[in-house]
Amino acid sequence: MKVVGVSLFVTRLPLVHGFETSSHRKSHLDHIVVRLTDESGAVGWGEIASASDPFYSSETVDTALLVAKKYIVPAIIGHEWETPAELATTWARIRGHEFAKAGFDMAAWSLYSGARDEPLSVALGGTRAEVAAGVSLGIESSIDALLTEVSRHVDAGYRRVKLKIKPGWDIGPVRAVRAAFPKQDVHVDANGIYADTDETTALMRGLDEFGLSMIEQPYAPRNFVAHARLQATLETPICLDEGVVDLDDIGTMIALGAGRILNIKVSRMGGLTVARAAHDLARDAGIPVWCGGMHEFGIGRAANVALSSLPNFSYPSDVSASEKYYAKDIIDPPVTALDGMVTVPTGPGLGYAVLPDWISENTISHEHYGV
Ligand code: OSB
Ligand code: MG
Repeated sequence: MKVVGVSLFVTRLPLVHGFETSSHRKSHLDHIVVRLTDESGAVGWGEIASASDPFYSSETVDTALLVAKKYIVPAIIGHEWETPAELATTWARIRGHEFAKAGFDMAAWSLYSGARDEPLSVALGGTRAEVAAGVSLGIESSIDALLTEVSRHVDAGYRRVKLKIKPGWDIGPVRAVRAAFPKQDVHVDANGIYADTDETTALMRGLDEFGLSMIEQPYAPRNFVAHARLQATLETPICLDEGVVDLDDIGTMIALGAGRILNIKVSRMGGLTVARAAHDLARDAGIPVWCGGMHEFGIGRAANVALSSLPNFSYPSDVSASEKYYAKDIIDPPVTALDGMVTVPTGPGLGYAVLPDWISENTISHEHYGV
């Protein structure tokens, strides 16, 4: 296979409900849609789901675009490859910039599985016909507003509810949600905001009584030691997200006991090729995984669904229905969750039709390279 043309569309979609984490609030998202064309005219789609601001990771839409056009596009155009892993060797010497790489890796997998006439999930080695969906709920203006959101999503059948927490919005909302939904699978995500202090240790130990399925990334991404120290005093498993950006980080997490569960994000880890390797590594070490999200549009969401069909994705993934975030997605049909389960598509490639006209209508800037 040979990529002869690359299009990059910076596309903006409004969120149906504003989303606030421990670092900031968003009302719309700009993601970069990647379209690769091979010499036969076949098309592969990917999505660079980087945030606009460097508050989750150091990448932004602007840095991803820069790295894509200056380094990745010139490396892949005209390069012969048979598997996505082979194409990924062309950008392996670029340090970091996982979100940018992920968009191209996803598009390569979309082309590859399409050419083999098999679903992306099957090409990846997936074994599930449907995957369990969890939902991620942002910080709200009041506990009542949060309870309304939780109740809506519990009623919709979501298998797990994740609550964003930050200092001052932690024990209170968790206690209220637990009281109202005693049996619901609930977990919390701090996005690395807590300081490594005795006060935080006491607070996290206080969370033990609520039977949460995990506490996601309480401390800063690179602080494996603090996570290991905390995990040793907690019953609740710690799950790492931002802290794990490559396979070596998984080795560090395991060696130090810095967590018992891993959130694998296609974007954060540089694509489906690395995400699948992360799945295998975690499986061999007995670490259960789930697939995290970056509020992906339909293309990235389809990749997340396919990845979640691998056997060691044993906790519900952040693969909520498109409608949780977008009034109209860029794929058809949109991703739907029936009773908290998303059906893994059985058609070739991504398994959803991409809507080029809707992408164009919502595109802020477009660049094309090659033929
Ligand atoms: O930490 O998992 C996170 C969204 C943007 C950035 C970071 C995170 C999230 C989410 C939403 O929690 C997950 C989703 O896409 O549904
Ligand atoms: Mg997270």
